[in-house]
Parts: sequence; structure tokens; C-alpha cells
Amino acid sequence: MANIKKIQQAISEEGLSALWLYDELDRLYASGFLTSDGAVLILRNKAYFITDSRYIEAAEEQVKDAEVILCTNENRETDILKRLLSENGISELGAQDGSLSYSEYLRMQEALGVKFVPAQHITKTLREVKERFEVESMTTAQRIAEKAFDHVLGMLSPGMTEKEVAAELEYQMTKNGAEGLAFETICVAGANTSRPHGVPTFSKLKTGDFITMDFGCKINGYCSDMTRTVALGSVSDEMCRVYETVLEAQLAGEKAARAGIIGRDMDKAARDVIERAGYGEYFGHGLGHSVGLLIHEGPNASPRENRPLPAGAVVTCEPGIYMPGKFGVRIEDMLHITENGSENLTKAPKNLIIL
Ligand SMILES: [Mn+2]
Repeated sequence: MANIKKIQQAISEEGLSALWLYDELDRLYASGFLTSDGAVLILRNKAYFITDSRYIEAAEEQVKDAEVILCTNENRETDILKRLLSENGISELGAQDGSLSYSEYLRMQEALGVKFVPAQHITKTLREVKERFEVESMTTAQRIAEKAFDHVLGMLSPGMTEKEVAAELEYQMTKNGAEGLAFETICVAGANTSRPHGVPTFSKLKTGDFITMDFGCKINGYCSDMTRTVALGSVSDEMCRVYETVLEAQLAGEKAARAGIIGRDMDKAARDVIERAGYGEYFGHGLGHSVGLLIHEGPNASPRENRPLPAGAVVTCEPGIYMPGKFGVRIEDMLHITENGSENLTKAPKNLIIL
């Protein structure tokens, strides 16, 4: 699905006459078509999608609202851009200052013979508010991840390695329709669960372990993100207390989520629960982040976020308690922010599961 019309409206409102999209995900956002290379040039009333022979046939079929132009060794992307800018009388061009290297910024400004205006914020801001199609894509990705999770719950047993569990989650997501992974799957067990972003190892699951799985996949380029911590065989009283505290914090964060809340206030709603229970020092990361074409987008639900969450954002709510050398727990859902609250895109149960 293309967002070219939305971008055209935004550049008009900014008083810009043209925007050159360089960033791969922004090009996908605009055109609905993923390419590893190429350019999208958006004017107020027309748009161009420049690509090479690897993509041209599919692009001509799939790209709407933009003229598809083939670049070749004889007719290079820079030459095409230069010609289009000159034909349309563009002297100031919105450029992606946040994606281009400094040298590329200077080189292209010189080559195109226009003045660059920093314009990364245009797509960044638009991408924060998801259209129905975007939320549906993320929901589909989430359902696939949940199917994989269900399957893996039926397999977890002492002796399996963290790597095997992670590989199985990835295999099941792919088998159930994922386009790709949203990020490297995390599966940590036992003492490793105190590492929020630990890397799966060949260490084996044991009875009495917590197992934390953080994983997601992509549909139409849009990511899903979920985390569950489950126990194998039995839990100690302390493990149970920590789990219940994280769950209570997760529900408090979810309850606080609504359009207009400042990111740090949503974080605080959950953090207060953990602090009151005496585990404040063991919750070192922010409560959540936005998700979209990128797994970590803004705005965040973190102590440093001063911006309000807009209606239409999809934000994770993922508190955790991590006690070094002992164990950790994290529970993560994806919330679609609405005017009066949020819609939880995650349907997997989050009561403590002891397998
Ligand atoms: Mn996350």
C-alpha cells in the first residue's frame, strides 16, 4: 500500500516543492514496494519511482501513484533525478539528513545542482501514525508469532538448548507465513534470563528454569514484537512474586496507554508498580517503543520521552525485572493507541505458564 498522497500533502504543508526519499524503509513506506536500492522523488502533484533491472518488472506491476523509471549504467539514477528536478523547476529539495552519510549528502547536493533542505522528519512523523492497513499487517504478523509460540510451548522440555528453541520459533513463524523475522529471536533460560537482550546459547533448559522468548516477524514489511516468560517444571516463591509483579506492571502500563499520554508517564505507570514492590533497580530499560516498518521507532514509552503518544501509534508495553546471576522476567504486548485507551494486538495469554 502506498502512502505517496499522504507524503504529498505533508510536503505541501511544509512549503516544500519536492522530497527525495533515500532511506530503504521510507521508499517502501511511500511506494509499498521494497527494493535494496533506488530512489523515490515526490513532488506536490506527481511522484517518480526509480529502480533498476532487478526490480523493474515487479515495480511496474505493483507501484501505484508514481511513474516507474528504469535506471541503467547509461542512464544513472543521479542523472534521472537531475533531469526530473530540472524539468520540474525544483531548486530546493527535501533530503533525508538522517539517512544519508555526510559525504553522500554533499556529493548528491553538488551532483543534483539543488539546495538540500533537511526533511527526514516528514516520513518519520507520518510513520508514527499507522493506517488501518499497517495495523492489520502488524496484527497478522502477531497472529503468526502467536501460532509459533503455541507450537513451541508444546515442545519445551529439559535438555533442549536455547538455540533450538529460538530456531524452532523462527521456523514456525516462517512456516506459518512470515515474510521474514522482525529481529534476531531471543531465547534465554535459567540464569541467562537476567540478560534482557541475551543471545541464545547451546546451554540446555532445566527443570525449575524461567525461559524468556522475545520474537516477532514481518508481514508487508511491518513488524510484530512479543515477549513471554514461562517456567519449566516448577517455580520458587521468589520467581512467582517477580512474575506477578511484572504482570501487574504490564497491566498498569497497558491501562495508562491512550492518545495524548506523555511517553514517560506511561513508563511511570508500570515502573511505579515495580518500584513499590522493591525491584526498581532491576528494571533498567524503558517500558516500550513504537513498532512499524522498523522494530524500534519513536515515540517511546520511556523515562526520557517527553512527547505525547499519538492516536494510531503502535507501542510495546514490556516491563521486566532482571536479577543478575539469578533470573529475569519480561512480558511484552503490542498496543494500538486509540483516543480513549488502546487495543491490545497481542492475544497470547500472560498468566504464569508452568510447563
Ligand atoms: Mn520490544
